[in-house]
Amino acid sequence: MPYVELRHSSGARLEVYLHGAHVTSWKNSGGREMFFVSKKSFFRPDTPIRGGIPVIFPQFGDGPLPKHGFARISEWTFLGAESAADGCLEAKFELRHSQESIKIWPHQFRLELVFRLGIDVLEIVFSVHNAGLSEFTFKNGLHTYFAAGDITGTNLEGLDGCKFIDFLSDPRPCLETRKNIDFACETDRVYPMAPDRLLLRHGAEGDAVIIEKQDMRDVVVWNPWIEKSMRMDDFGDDEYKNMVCVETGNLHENLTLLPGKTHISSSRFLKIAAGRGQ
Ligand code: TA6
Repeated sequence: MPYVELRHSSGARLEVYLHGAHVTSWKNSGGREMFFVSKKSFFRPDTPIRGGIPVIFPQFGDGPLPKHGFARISEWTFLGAESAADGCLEAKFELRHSQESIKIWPHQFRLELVFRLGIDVLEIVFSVHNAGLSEFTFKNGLHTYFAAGDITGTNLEGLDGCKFIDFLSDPRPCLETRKNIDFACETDRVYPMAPDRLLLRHGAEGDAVIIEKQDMRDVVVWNPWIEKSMRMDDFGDDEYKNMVCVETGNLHENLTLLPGKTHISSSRFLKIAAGRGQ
């Protein structure tokens, strides 16, 4: 399957498959792989790649469309790459409505993803354009699989005081009271209207990633843990130990887009040195 590789002068690397405009690798300037991709992932037209950054549109979760929408199993068009004034390398991909998409989702649209690769930073700008004559509603987001050396040493900071809905139990909103969310069991929950800056830390002295978002209201946190891992045929039974999904997007409630309008949102991941994530 064709993919694009961006090579930044700092040594940073990004790999994006045209299938789903799916990022499968982000290496920082020191060569560290920041994302997780399952060793058992399929790479085939009708299936999303398991790991990296699955692109969510126009549906999140289950519903009338393929789970998490059709964007991640569609063939995107690479529009080119260039150096930006701030020293980042930019690669642009688009997906437009088609006869196939119209059959299952009767709206004309144009999606654009711009990946901006810097020394220790990756920014993704997600544009949704309504190319039709009537409004439509959608959800969109980035289902990012961050690499974790050992999930038991990983924690996520910044959601304390937020409401969340636990997809695994009672749908009524709960209050997150933990300053640092750690992982010791299956975790699958949405934090609507979450703060725009989180810190994902791997171990007390481990590396950390600052996760920022703009006009992406919500955060979903997911780790399948062992039972669900064993039920996934494109995921190793013990791979839950090496990943955590911190998903950013408009995932909880639909957005409405008027004809001719464009919604732009973004996420930015900044790797910071070990120990600075205090
Ligand atoms: O984002 C969390 C979630 O909805 C989980 O419930 C789990 O199903 C995960 O997405 C992966 O979904 P996928 O369709 O990629 O297997």
